[in-house]
Amino acid sequence: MDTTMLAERWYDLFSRHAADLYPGRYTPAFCAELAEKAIEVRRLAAEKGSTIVAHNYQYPELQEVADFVGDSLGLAFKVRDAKAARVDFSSVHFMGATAKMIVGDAARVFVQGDPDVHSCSLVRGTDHRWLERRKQLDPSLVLVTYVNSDAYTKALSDYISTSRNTASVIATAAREHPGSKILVLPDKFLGHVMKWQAVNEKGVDPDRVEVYANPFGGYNACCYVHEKIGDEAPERALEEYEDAELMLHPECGCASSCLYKLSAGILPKGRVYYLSTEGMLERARTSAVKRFVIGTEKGMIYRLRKEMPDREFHPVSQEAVCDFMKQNTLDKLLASLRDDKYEIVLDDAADPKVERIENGVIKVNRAVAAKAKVAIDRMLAIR
Ligand code: CIZ
Repeated sequence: MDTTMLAERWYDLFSRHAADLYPGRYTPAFCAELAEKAIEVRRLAAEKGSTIVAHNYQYPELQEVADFVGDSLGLAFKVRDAKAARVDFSSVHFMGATAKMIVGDAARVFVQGDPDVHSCSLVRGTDHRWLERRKQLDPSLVLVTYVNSDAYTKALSDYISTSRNTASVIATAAREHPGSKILVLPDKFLGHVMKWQAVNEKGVDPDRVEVYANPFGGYNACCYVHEKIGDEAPERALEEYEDAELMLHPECGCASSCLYKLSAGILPKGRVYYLSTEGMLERARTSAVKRFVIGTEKGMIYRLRKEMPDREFHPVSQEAVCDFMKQNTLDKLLASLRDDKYEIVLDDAADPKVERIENGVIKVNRAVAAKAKVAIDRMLAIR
């Protein structure tokens, strides 16, 4: 496809599916600029043998230019199975680092910038010292850690999990470690939803599951975007769209109150679902309902609308935008491919606790990555 055709196609697609999400962004002139850069991105990707992957929360142009779009678990599987010489990530840093831990030295993995900038409030909200202390006090404690975590936290963990599989991972951990307590971290909202599911749907003893909360008065981690989707959001959405289903991400701030309202019959059963981003796609494809209100980062709405143009998808909040995810741009992807920056490398001498950028290279401690991989592999074996 030439630049003009691609620019017209993108202008049409983005006007239909993303105009309300990013008001004023997708003008014909901007789409022409994006198309030109995208063609160069694809040329360089072919030249360098790169597979480009983008998370569901990325801008539409980054989703369009990618070979694969998905959630962190789906992208991890794609990277493992693609056997590409190189992978370029449009996502937050921890997703690229997780992929690097999976592929090791078999593939070069590139992200678009500094781990501290392409970060995540969950990563920043996890307290290494507190976790180490808990492990010291109770060496049999089993850590089930959400993928939104840094390499060192993953290395301290027994299992990694994602929003798609945390309840199953808790159930597996309970079965494989009889008598041990299971600590679910770091997201307090997701932790409570997943504990509820593990207990009520998988028969796990509630007394064995603890959700991460720092009793020393430290910060209780959560996603700053989902946290803002508060207690009043479900009722508001269901009132505004009377025939819609509400799909909420388990990281949402309304998670616990919503569980109570559902069990008390205050919210109607069969209209409210807790789902990961891939779970949302699956539910929308199979539901008899044609209209959905979506409680997650707005990037997801573009993918839903594009894949199911016969259905309606509305964001629960136009404010649901992750500044960390939105650090990624086509310009940065192009620069990364052109100048071979910023590569994630495994390094014996790197600081075990902090993933740092030095001279355009992001160093992850090799021994830490190897320990983290054990926990990641336990999760991958569960699916
Ligand atoms: O697992 C992921 O990719 C995240 C962060 C959310 C989701 O539900 O896909």
